[in-house]
Amino acid sequence: MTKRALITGITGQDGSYLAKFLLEKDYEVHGMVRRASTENFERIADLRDRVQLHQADLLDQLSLVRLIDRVRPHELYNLAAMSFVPTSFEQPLLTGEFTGLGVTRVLEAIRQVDPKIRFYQASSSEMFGSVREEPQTENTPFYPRSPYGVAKVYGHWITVNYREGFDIFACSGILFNHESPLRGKEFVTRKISDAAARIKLGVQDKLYLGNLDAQRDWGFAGDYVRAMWLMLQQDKPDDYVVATGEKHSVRQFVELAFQHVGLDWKKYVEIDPAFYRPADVHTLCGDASRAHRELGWKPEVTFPELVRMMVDADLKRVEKEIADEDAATR
Ligand code: NDP
Ligand code: GDR
Repeated sequence: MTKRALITGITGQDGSYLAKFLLEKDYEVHGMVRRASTENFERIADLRDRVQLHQADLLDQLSLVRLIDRVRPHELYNLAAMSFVPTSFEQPLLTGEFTGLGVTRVLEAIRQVDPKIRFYQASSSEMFGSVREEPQTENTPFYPRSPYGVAKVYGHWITVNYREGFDIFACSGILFNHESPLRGKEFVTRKISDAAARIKLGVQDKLYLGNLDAQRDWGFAGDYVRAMWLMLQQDKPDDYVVATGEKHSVRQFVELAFQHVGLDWKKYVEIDPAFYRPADVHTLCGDASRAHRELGWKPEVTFPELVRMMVDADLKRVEKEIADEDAATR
């Protein structure tokens, strides 16, 4: 039997990695996209003829019901969210609608159409915020430090609640930061890898950053989507921390990235207080023992490999951009 999966947020970093992963497992892959005046499908460009896209929106309950009824997925991965922490301070209500209540809307649609659909919720280490213990496990209390983190706590608990209350196979994956060459350019890792490449190739002078002391447990997105899928293949639904168990500072990421292109980062990086947050999360480090034990999951890409992978991809892309521009002006 061919399995059908529906991914909300298929145009995002994780959506594109997950779609590719599921296609390799012979799934029929459907994606939910929201309408925009210009299409925003770059990350799934090479998968376009193998995935089926449908318009719907996390803000529109009936559009979700109709979509799920039309696709009748066996597995639904809810990756769509307003995912950028600084924007959540500027647009807290919209963040609450997308990132928090949006989860309930998807769960309600499942409950109405077919409660047998297996559900994955993209929860986040941001829920730990001002951490109560280190490393963080599934049992560590939450203390979110942004409207985004608060909305994700709501999404996490409503997922647990629908599992316990309505017997839905609902899992919450508490994923720590995961990155890739497809990461949005406003997130710190990609901002750094892109800048290192541009500065190396002479098309940028400086890199302005905020809190260099922030520490994160950074992994590779390709490894993390495998954990999402594994959660939905178990006999019983549960919640899992997905992390590498290692933390590094933003400064260390910068050092490695610039070292990789043979430059001294101190000559190029400047602090701009505009990138400080009203309340930041200073340190995060996860303990993924449960995922390791029960899912057989462990990360494959190391921190230095991740940094090099991202910088190399940006070097290649920026080189091509420069060559294309030269060709156009010739
Ligand atoms: P991205 O920001 O790259 O992608 C977010 C996706 O959500 C995009 O496809 C976006 O569509 C879609 N989306 C946003 N709002 C709506 C809406 N109202 N209706 C329909 N679709 C919408 O995020 P990532 O891929 O990095 O993350 C995936 C999920 O995992 C998110 O929920 C994020 O919060 C969570 N997460 C991410 C972690 C990480 O380190 N990457 C760690 C822990 C959790 P569009 O292209 O139209 O904007
Ligand atoms: P985060 O990721 O907030 O952890 O959320 P981000 O890369 O934005 O920030 C990580 C840390 O870097 C510090 N920082 C900067 N951040 C940005 N974006 N830009 C800068 O110039 C800069 N300088 C320093 C930040 O202060 C922060 O401490 C990501 C998102 O993917 C969420 O959706 C997800 O839930 C969490 O990871 C886990």
